[in-house]
Amino acid sequence: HTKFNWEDPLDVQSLLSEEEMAIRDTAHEYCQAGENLLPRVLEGWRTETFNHDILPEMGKLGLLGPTIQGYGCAGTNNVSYGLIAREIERVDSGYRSMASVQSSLVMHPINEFGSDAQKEKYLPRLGKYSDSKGELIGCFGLTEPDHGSDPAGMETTAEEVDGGFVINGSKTWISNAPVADVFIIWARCVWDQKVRGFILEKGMKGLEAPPIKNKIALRVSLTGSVFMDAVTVSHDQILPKSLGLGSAFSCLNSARYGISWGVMGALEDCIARTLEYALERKQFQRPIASFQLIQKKLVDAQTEVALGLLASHQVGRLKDSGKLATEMVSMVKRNNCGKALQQARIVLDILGGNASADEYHVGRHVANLQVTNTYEGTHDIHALILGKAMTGIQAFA
Ligand code: TGC
Ligand code: FAD
Repeated sequence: HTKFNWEDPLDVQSLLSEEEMAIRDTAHEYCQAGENLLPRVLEGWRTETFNHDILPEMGKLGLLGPTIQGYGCAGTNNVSYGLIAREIERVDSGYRSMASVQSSLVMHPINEFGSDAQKEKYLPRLGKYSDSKGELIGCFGLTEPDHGSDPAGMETTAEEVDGGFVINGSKTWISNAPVADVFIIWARCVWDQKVRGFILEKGMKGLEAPPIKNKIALRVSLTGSVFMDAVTVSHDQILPKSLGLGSAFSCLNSARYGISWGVMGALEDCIARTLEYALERKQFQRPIASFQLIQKKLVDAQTEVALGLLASHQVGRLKDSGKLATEMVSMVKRNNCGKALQQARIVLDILGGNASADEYHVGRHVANLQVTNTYEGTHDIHALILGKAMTGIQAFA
């Protein structure tokens, strides 16, 4: 007779290797213990400040670009990448955003579409954060003020000139942009109308990245606009193997997959905190955990965690064995983000008036989860991706 463990109801742990568990435990320890991630979150949230120590700390532990082979990166599998995202987002979706942009949206495209020289130049400094060459923060610019769900309409252009390219346009809602050293910018090339990626660097003439202030979510992660007014780059700055919007989407596949694990970590934190509260808080002379309505909320939420983690685990294994269909990523991204937002919002009620107090953490997760349900393709856009796969009919336009 096996004892039921409510924290891992369907024994996802039994599906992990020793190495995967060790990576998860390293990430968990960094995120929860000592003076690291959790103790910083409230101050970061209240003051909307980016903590420059965090990415280097993650880099030293091998948590950035972890699936990349070589260049000082850890070379883990995709299941481990998901486990890392889950541990970081257990603390805050904004910290996971910082890390997933760096790993999936900056290091991945350089590794996948970059030249050998670009890989040598950027990957060690984006990933390892431990040598004397310094450290780099990256951002990924796809979304534009007038083109979010429909990036194919992008207006940013790249024009070939003597010695390189001139880039004009603007991007908005770009994570890490105000502090970025390296900008992966997607632009339509005027010579063949195809979208390609370009690597821009902080300080280039005509490049500005002002912050978008006063966000009501993801406040520990900086978000900005990117304005490009005739930014001139050399031929060395195009990602030579990128071609078409599919190259940008391939980065999203990796990030969306990580988010599907991450949001389950955020929901797990909401459940753990509200369960503890329900056991301690008494009304009508009884712990509120003794009321059926409270128990149902907790059980519904934990059920979604168990199912969501199993689904992401399966997608990770298929990704690791080269059997991934990208629609699988849409399914787990959509399901897990939607369920996390819905269930976190429901367990928040358990806190009563304290739901409004930031030191109870759950309200912060709920605010963050609205963004995770929106970025990297909204809940409804992923429904349409899956609807197209089921019916053969595209319903976007
Ligand atoms: P469509 O005609 O369907 O496709 C254009 C080309 O792309 C290929 N493709 C993919 N390739 C790899 N992976 C995928 N998931 C792919 N999806 C499509 C496709 O095969 C085609 O290739 P080719 O060679 O035939 O040209 O494209 P569409 O223009 O109709 O797009 C439809 C739609 C809605 C699916 C797409 O535009 C979409 O996904 N929209 C959502 C936009 C989005 O996700 N933006 C994310 C911005 S980045 C971000 O939010 C970062 S937040 C990070 C953080 O802080 O954590
Ligand atoms: P819109 O596309 O205008 O959508 C508005 C609404 O209309 C949504 O509900 C959508 O589902 C719906 N809708 C749109 N089209 C259809 C349709 N055909 N059928 C039915 N419904 C439809 N982008 C980046 O490139 N890089 C980043 O690092 C990044 N970080 C972000 C960080 C934050 C904090 C936020 C909030 C966003 C970030 N984004 C980033 C942008 C994000 O990807 C977009 O906000 C998202 O893709 C949605 O685009 P939009 O905001 O323009 O909404």
